[in-house]
Amino acid sequence: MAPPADLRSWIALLEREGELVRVSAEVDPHLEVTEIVDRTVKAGGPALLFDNPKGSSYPLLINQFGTERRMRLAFGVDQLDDVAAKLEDVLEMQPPQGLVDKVRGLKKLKSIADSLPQTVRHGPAQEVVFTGDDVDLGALPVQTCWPGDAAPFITLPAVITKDPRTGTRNVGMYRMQVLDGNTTAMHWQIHKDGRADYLATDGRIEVAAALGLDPVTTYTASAPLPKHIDELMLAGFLRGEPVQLVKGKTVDLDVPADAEIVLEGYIDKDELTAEGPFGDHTGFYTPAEPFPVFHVTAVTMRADAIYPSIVVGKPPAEDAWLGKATERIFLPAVKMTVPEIVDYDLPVAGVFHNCCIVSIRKAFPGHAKKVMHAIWGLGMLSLTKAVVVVDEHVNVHDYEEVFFYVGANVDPGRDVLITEGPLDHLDHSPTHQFFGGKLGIDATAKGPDEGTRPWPEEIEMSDEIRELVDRRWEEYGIAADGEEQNGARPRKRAFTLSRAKRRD
Ligand SMILES: Cc1cc2nc3c(=O)[nH]c(=O)nc-3n(C[C@H](O)[C@H](O)[C@H](O)COP(=O)(O)O)c2cc1C
Ligand SMILES: [Mn+2]
Repeated sequence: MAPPADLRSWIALLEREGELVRVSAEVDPHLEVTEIVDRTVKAGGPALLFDNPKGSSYPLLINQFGTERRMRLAFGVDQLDDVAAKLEDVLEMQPPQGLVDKVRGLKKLKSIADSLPQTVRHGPAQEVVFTGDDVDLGALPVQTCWPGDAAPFITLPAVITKDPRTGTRNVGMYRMQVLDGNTTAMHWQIHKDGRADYLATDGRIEVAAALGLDPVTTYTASAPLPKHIDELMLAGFLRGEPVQLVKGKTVDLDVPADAEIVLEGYIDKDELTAEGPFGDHTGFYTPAEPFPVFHVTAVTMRADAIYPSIVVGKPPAEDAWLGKATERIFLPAVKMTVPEIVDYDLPVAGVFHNCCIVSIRKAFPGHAKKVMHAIWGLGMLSLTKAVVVVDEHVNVHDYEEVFFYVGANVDPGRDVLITEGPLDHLDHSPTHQFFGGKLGIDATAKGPDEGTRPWPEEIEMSDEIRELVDRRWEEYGIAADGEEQNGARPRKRAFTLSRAKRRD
């Protein structure tokens, strides 16, 4: 099952799978949509297509990513780790041994070559073109998400720029506050590639924001790739089909040919505006801060365009699953740099930058602290505030199990590291924005080589007795519910990926 080719085939797939509800009642993009979606997301409910948003003739799609199942459908996989496996396969390419290996290697190379975007002459994204005075952002059903928001915000764009020095493309998801009919703010945070492109320009930088893409390409706009890697290449690789691009109408940028809507325009380096407040994914309002102004020179769209949106707020919100996808997909890349890492988990309640739980194959004294520093030095993970390190046998997705080892194995005087470093742009807790304290907790087992008393053995029943009780379970006449048959240990319930349940 290949990932859907564009937003329409994605909507059709969601409908076939019983994962989408059309809402025909008139609903207000001002706050009302948020309350409906927040309840739906938190209940694990369907994607919603609002056919009749108040004040707009364009339908609004939301909650397309709101469950793990929909993420799996988006990527066309049985579990998100399968996406990671595909990447790992390429990352770990070795010189081929023998013919079979060579053929396999060539296939992999071809899959990389096929991931480069393709330029085409025409695309549905440009069926309708508005330029100059005909540009009217007010026609779109842009949501005002939370009562304290400064204005409506475009929340699910793929923002395209080129590095003025190298010409390399970047695609990032950055919210855009609507200022008037043809300008928005551009929320390029300090650590992001889009901002680096903007800072590298002398005067003006061209920008295109694509709205309503196939779900994999939308996801890749949120993926923390190194700056020199084009997100559209990752999209092509993960889709198994190149992303098709057409030339912009008013900018020298290629834009996704299959987009529902594209906003083209430019940003002048010195023009800033007050952006925010905005009810953010941290669960708090981000106060107003200066950000660049995006002038829209053209709006191109499909004749019957659908406007995509997302609401962030107190977790879990829809973006939880975009973050979980990144956690899974980037594990092989993390392991390339720090091979002793077995697995990691970024708890949704930690809004991804507040906490990272990591399990390691511990090999020497101080190893856990080495891994903490590695995390604090690794791409966007460097912004992590607290790192918890556990041994390889601990399931990092099972927070109760992790808590057990944090309680049992940690002497705070010896195993807690407090240091400092860069923090997320949106973190309101540090005294100075962008920079502050870091917490590392070493919850691995220690031993005399780390200066402790001999470490005690953990309690485990013998395999022999477990098997005996498995065999005899029925005989005891103790009722078991459907999930917990044959005396298997009860499955723990936490916010975890389904793969986490495979243990035992
Ligand atoms: C729904 C959603 C909204 C986001 N909004 C912003 C934003 O307003 N500003 C920002 O800098 N990053 C935002 N992000 C995170 C970036 O998309 C992410 O860091 C991405 O890697 C940026 O691309 P870049 O690394 O090419 O800059 C958002 C992510 C999601 C999922
Ligand atoms: Mn990037």
